[in-house]
Amino acid sequence: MSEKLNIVLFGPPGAGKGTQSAFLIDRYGLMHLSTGDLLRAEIHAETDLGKAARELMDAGELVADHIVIGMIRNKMEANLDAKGFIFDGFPRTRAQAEALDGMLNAKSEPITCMLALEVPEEELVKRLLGRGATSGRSDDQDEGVIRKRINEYEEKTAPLKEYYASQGKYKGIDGVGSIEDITSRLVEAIG
Ligand code: B4P
Repeated sequence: MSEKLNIVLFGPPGAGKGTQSAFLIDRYGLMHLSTGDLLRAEIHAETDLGKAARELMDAGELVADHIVIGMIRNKMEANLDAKGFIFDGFPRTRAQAEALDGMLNAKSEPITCMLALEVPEEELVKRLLGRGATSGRSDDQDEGVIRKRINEYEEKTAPLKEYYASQGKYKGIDGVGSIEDITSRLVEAIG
C-alpha cells in the first residue's frame, strides 16, 4: 500500500479550497493541482483551450470532463516523484472522480481522504463578490454567475460526497471561521 498522501480538497466555489491549499502544500510537502489555476493559465496564454474554457467559466458552467481530466493526467505524469497531491477543485463530476481513481489505483496510490469544506451559500456569495472587487477575476464579478456556479456545484459536484463516503474517505469540515482555525481543523482531520 502506498504511503503517499493524496487529498481531495472539496467544497463549493469560494469555500476556501485555494486559500487552504497554500498552507497544506507547505506543511505536508505536497504538489498542488488546481484545475481552476490550470484553466486560468490557459486563458492567460490565450490558447484555443483557454478561449473555450473562458466562455464556460464566465457563464458559471463547468468545463468539459475530458479537458480537465487530460490536464490533471499530464500534470501527474510530469510529477511522478511527488510526495502526494492536493486536488483542488477536482474532481467536480462523477466521471472526473472515476477517472482520478483509475489513474491513482493503477499506481496503487489511492486517494487518502476527501476533506469537504462546508460554508453556507450567503457567505460564499459575500466572499466571491469581495474577491471579484479586488482580483479582476471575471467569474467573480456578477452575483448571477456566482449563484449559477453554486447551483452547478449542488447539482453535479456535491453528490461526490456520497462517492467518497462509500469508500470511507469523506470528512466534512466547518469552513466558517478564521483561515488559521480552518487550517487547524484540516490538519486534525488529516491526522
Ligand atoms: P476554481 O478556480 O476551482 O475556484 P472556486 O471554486 O471559485 O474557488 P475556491 O474554493 O478555490 O476559493 P478560494 O479559496 O479562492 O473554479 C473556477 C471555475 O473553473 C469553475 O467555476 C469552472 O468553470 C472551472 N473549473 C475548475 N475546475 C473544474 C473542473 N474540475 N471541472 C470543470 N470545470 C472546472 O476562496 C474564495 C475567496 O474567499 C477568496 O477571496 C478568499 O480570500 C476568501 N476566503 C477564503 N477563506 C476564507 C475564510 N475563512 N473567511 C473569509 N474569507 C475567506
